[in-house]
Amino acid sequence: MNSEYSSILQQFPFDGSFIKLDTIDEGHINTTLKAEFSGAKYIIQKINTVVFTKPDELMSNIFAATEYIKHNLSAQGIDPSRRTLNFLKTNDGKMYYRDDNGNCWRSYVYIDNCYTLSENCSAEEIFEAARAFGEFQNMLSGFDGSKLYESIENFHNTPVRFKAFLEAVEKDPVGRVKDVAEEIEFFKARENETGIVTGLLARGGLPVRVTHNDTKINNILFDKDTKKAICIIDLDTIMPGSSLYDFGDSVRSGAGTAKEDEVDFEKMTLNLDIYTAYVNGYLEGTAGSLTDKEIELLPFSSKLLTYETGIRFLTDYINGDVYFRTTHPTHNLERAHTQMQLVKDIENKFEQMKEITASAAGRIKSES
Ligand code: ADP
Ligand code: GN1
Ligand code: MG
Repeated sequence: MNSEYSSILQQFPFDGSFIKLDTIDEGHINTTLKAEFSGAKYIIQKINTVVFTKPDELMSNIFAATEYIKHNLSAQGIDPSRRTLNFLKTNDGKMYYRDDNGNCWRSYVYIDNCYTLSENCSAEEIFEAARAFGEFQNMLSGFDGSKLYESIENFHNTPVRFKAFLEAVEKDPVGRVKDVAEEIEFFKARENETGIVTGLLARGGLPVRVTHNDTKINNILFDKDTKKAICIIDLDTIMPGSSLYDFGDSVRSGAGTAKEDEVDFEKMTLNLDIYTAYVNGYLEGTAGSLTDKEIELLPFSSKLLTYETGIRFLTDYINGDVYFRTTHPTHNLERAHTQMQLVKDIENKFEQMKEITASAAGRIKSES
């Protein structure tokens, strides 16, 4: 085994003797390993410190949020062991281990017998995912957001993302701008809509809530036997935000008909049946807590978050792939193309999305 890993295995109070270590390739940000010991299985993760520059603050958020979730679940009579992440402290009581090269490592219990969703999921699975994200948000409503650090500043501030994109275009650090003129125009043409949610949040037109902020569809573990969503993972970006961020990002990642990095990007469309399932699940999970304005903006949030993710992929392509994990030089560009295609399809289906949303909300109101 790599000697980097053998020193890390000494740092946490793992149960039993070491059996094996495997890598998990899912996720664009951290380096994730599965470690099997005779007594239990664990995740060991190298925190991406280019993305999360203050690991002390990050881990303080995660310990605070998971403690809160565990208390909340226990109070409802639910055993929290498979229902949230259970982080280990290091043998000397720290929230993560910093190795001699400055790399930061954390560990938490591996939740066995689970799977994650990817593109083209069933309506039942998406309903379940949406319900789980909605319930998660409701659960966090009692959590004091002022206890949280901003783990990534302006994470869903789309106008700030737009500015960062313009700066990248201006600097053109690796000479890629000449190849992406059409893509740049696509994002510039839609600039006028970037500030709608941030503007409303600033003016009090939308509530600020504690949100997950990275509700990609593979950030939920489903139980293999029951097919139920059991645990929301990837808690690095729990921060004050908007329910629209959580809703929009899940639709972006779960209601599209192609992989996020599908090269044949024209395969990417919005599946309206899946969108419908997502709306129904989210309204059920949030159980009446969304305001009318939030509900009205659910279709728009799907477009906004797809636009925002697209502009982030394109910006990273222009910057030379410094943020998202990539496997080949055009990877971020391919991802930007699928997101652009999805934005266009959402624009085409926007009226239908509004009707679906209004009718689901009306039905739920009349039932309650
Ligand atoms: P990233 O921030 O890079 O997206 P994640 O925290 O989402 O990293 O973890 C990457 C992947 O590892 C997840 O998509 C999931 O497949 C798997 N995973 C993470 N935590 C657990 C866990 N506690 N039990 C089982 N699998 C997990
Ligand atoms: C990243 O970590 P992961 O793969 O779940 C990113 C999200 C993007 C997503 C796009 C901290 O999510 O914001 O929407 O990639 N997470 C971070 O696939 O930047
Ligand atoms: Mg993830």
